[in-house]
Amino acid sequence: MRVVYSEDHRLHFPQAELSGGQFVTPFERPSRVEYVLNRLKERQLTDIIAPDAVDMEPVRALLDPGYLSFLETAWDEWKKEGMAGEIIAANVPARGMHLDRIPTNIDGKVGYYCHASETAITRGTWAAALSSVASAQTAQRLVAAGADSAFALCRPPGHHATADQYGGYCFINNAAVAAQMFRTSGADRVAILDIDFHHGNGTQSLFYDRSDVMFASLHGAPQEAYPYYLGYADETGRGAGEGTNLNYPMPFGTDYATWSAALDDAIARIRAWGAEALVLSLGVDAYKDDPISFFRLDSDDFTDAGRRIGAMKLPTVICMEGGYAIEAVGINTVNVLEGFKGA
Ligand code: OKP
Ligand code: ZN
Repeated sequence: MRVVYSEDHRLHFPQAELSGGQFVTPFERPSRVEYVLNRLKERQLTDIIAPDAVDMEPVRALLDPGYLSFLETAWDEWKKEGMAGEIIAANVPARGMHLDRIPTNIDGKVGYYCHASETAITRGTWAAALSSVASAQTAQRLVAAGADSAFALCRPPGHHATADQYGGYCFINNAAVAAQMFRTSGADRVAILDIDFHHGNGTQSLFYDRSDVMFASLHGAPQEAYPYYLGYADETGRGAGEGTNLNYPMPFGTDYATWSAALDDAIARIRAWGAEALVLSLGVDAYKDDPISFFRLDSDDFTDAGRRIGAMKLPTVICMEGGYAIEAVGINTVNVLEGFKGA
């Protein structure tokens, strides 16, 4: 399986994440990619290429233009305003306030375009986010041209990013852009399967009204887990999209028996629906030792999950999302790829 990866991910390296009332070194850090690369090499998976230049057309087709220009200029505006540190949202439009009047002040704009304040923007965030979506795009083009599958080692991740909000370490929804490109390259029905521990609220919201893209997500129940305000089982889609959104929220301590039953159900629903292409949002934070998650998957379980997903035999773009148990991120990610290939 070809791997697409850009060194430019390193341009996004915030010094701080707001966690538990303190600023800590972000869980989502550049070394995550190094662990995946090292493990790929250990397993002789060395077909690794850099992405082509980003194509903004499918990005613009999906995302809000004001949001994109905000991301592009936020750092300069923040510095111009004399802010000393990284961009952290301190204010958000909340219940009872205007949700559709965009402030001109950068501090106000940051809150408007953000749904979670743990995520900092730095000087290189925009460039890194573009390089991440470029990897997803190059992987999609390889698959559209006939490869069975390709792995986009995206960083920063994307599945929490909506049409006009960043948060949860995500800025541009890489998986959603890949799915949109599958639509353009000829697939009538595209499924996005999200096995990251966290609900893919951004991906869900981007396709909630659409009947041509199915979204299925296995995740920690929103009552107990970020992103907290979306991801319930009764969110099934809206209008034309009714029936094409599948959420599998699961409680603290969920083991592989329960998790894989949900995976099998999602796979069966995607098959029955008639998906012609698949985008896998691959987070490996369902791992038992993940520092910010609460499922109990073991490393071997990721191989088995990869096998089940590979058995769908769909043209597949795999996009890296989360996973924070640093050394295990490489092993678990590559286990999914090897299971997928072996299926
Ligand atoms: C991104 B992805 C740590 C809380 C972290 C944000 C989690 C974002 C996860 N104190 N909250 O889905 O892996
Ligand atoms: Zn996650």
